[in-house]
Amino acid sequence: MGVNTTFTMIKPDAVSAGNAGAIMKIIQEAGFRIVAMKKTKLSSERAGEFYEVHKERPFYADLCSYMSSGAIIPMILEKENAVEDFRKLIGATNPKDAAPGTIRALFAKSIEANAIHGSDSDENAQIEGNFFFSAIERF
Ligand code: IDP
Ligand code: MG
Repeated sequence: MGVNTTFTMIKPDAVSAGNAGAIMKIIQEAGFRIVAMKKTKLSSERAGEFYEVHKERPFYADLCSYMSSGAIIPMILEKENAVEDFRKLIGATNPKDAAPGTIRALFAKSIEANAIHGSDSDENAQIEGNFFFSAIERF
């Protein structure tokens, strides 16, 4: 497995609770390099675009309003086997099922307000990174 990239964002619940610094420390100590990062906010429309694949799901409207309710911190991350290792680091979608020590076990408030996003494939990591960052924002 060579070095590859994944995409993450610290979600509004974790940013507003003041947990962004602690989460970034865990990410860096796990060996991920931050290639791009910013603090920003999504409109409900743009949140809907990001989560387009879930548009038929019953939680879609709530998800769009939650994801646009406050600041987020999107990041592009680099590491060997980044996508899979990052999904392990964040834990299961529902914090009740997240393994002890994972970011969601430590910081998520609920299945919806679950602290952090992680791409589920190399292809989606590219699409999601491009959603937030241009080429000149990556170092
Ligand atoms: P993932 O973030 O672990 O990949 P997905 O199934 O892709 O999980 O769902 C995207 C996001 O939608 C979740 O991170 C969570 O914020 C929200 N979500 C997922 N399932 C539910 C649910 O059953 N109720 C409310 N929100 C949900
Ligand atoms: Mg997902």
